[in-house]
Parts: sequence; C-alpha cells; structure tokens
Amino acid sequence: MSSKSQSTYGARAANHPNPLARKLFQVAEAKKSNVTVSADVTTTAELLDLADRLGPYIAVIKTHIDILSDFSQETITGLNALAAKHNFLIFEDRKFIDIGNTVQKQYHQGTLRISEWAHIINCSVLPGEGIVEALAQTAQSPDFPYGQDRGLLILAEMTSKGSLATGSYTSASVDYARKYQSFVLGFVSTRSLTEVESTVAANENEDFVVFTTGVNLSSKGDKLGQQYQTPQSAIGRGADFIIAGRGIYAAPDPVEAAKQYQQQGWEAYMARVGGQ
Ligand code: 5BU
Repeated sequence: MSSKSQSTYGARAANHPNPLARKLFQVAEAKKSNVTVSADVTTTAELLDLADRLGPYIAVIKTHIDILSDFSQETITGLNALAAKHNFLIFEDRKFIDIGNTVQKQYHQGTLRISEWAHIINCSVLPGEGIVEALAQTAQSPDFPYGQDRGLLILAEMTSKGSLATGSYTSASVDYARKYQSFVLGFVSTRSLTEVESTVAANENEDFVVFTTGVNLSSKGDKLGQQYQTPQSAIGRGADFIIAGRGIYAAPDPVEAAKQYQQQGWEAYMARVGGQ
C-alpha cells in the first residue's frame, strides 16, 4: 500500500498539490466520513431527497445522471444547493469511453451538462491515452468556467465478475494518471495501485486517491455479477473512499445505514492510520 495511505486525510489535504483533492480530504476530515453514496435512484425528487437526508453523513454523492427519467435544470440546481448545504462533492459515474473529440463534448456540452455540476468524473482508458488528454485539455482550458474545481478518476479496475479491467489495462491506468497528474485525482479500483507495474516512474510526492465501489455490509454480491466487500476490507486494501449504493439507499432506513457505513468506514481508516 502507498505510504500516503498511512497518513491522515488532514495531512494529505495539507500536502496535496491538487486543489480538488485537498477539498475532498478536507471534507472527509471535517465530516469524519469517507463514505460515497451511490444514489442510483431514477427520479429527481428521490435523488434530492436522498442527498438531503444522507448529506450530513457522506463525503461524496455519486450519480448516474442518465438513469433519471426527469433530468432538468431543477436536478442541477437542487444538487448544487445540497452539495453546498451539506458540504459534499458530486461524482458523476459516467465512465467516459470514446475518442477525445467525443468525450470533450459529452463532458462539457450536451444535454447532461456534466461539467456544470460534477466535481468528479471518471473515464475508462480503453480508448488509450487520448481520452485522458482530451478531458484534461477541456478542464484546463483558459475558458473553462469551473476553474480548478474539477477532477478525473481513472477507472482502473471493476468489481463485476470476470472484469477485463486487469493486467496491462490497469497498468496503463497508472501510466496515464502519472502523466496527467494535474487533472487526475486517482482511481476507481478495488485496492491501492502503488505496486502496479507502470512505464511511468512514480514521483515521490504522488498521492492518488482510491475510490472503491462494491462496498456492502450485508451482501456478498447480486445476481448480475456484482461482487461486494466490507468497508474494513476495502479500506484495508487501500480505499480512501468507500462507495456503497444499495447497501445504503435500499436499506429499510437509509439514514441509519449511512451512519453505519460512516462509522465502520471511519473506524477502518483510523485503524489504518494508527489512530493518529
Ligand atoms: P451497489 O448498489 O452498491 O452495487 O452499486 C454500486 C455502484 O457503483 C453502481 O452505481 C455501479 O454502477 C458502480 N460501480 C460498480 O459497482 N463497480 C465498478 O467497478 C464501478 C462502478 Br467502476
């Protein structure tokens, strides 16, 4: 695991060169939460209701904005207001995967206007280096209106059974993260990737943030190939932020569930940093 994994969120916030990574760690520290809730509901009313009720206990809300049946300006305004009210960041799990010219338009134009409201986005590196270069170019262009308040996670591994995001694909994810470090915050992966072989040398100050999906306290998987691990296991393997969907929003009491994931995620983190 990376030596940075043993540092506190506060220390990582203080030392990180990327402003959005600093903000992310500051939010985690301030709210004592490393929970990202995957709010996979299908109407704006449900999404905003969940965001408002779970807001105090989470660091990040993860959306799949294209599963909403009624996406509109109200969705954007509501999400932005709740992010400010509860001090959480918004991660759109859009998984861009196309040539550079297309993803630039999907990110910064189009119906969903993702750049307007999503602090964090992610992409697959299946298309090659150009996808990372293109998204970084858009977000770092002088006319991009959201300044340094945007960042990218590279989807380096997946939790689904038989995932092909392994081996040389995962290595290339690390290569491109290192090459585009000013825009790439880190990875969506099942573990820390510090030990993964890469053609690009690690810089001694690098501190990639690891988000791990497929976290669930009461289930081992679903009927469609999803594979779960617990907060303890994910954080023990290097996750900095744990992502839980159905484990929270489909629980009988989502607020109680969010508190439980928050507590377990925080205890596992405290154990990792040696109770500092
Ligand atoms: P669940 O309800 O906790 O299984 O939801 C998991 C969420 O994380 C869901 O939004 C997926 O699209 C997302 N996900 C995932 O499960 N596994 C992955 O490897 C990646 C994303 Br990348």
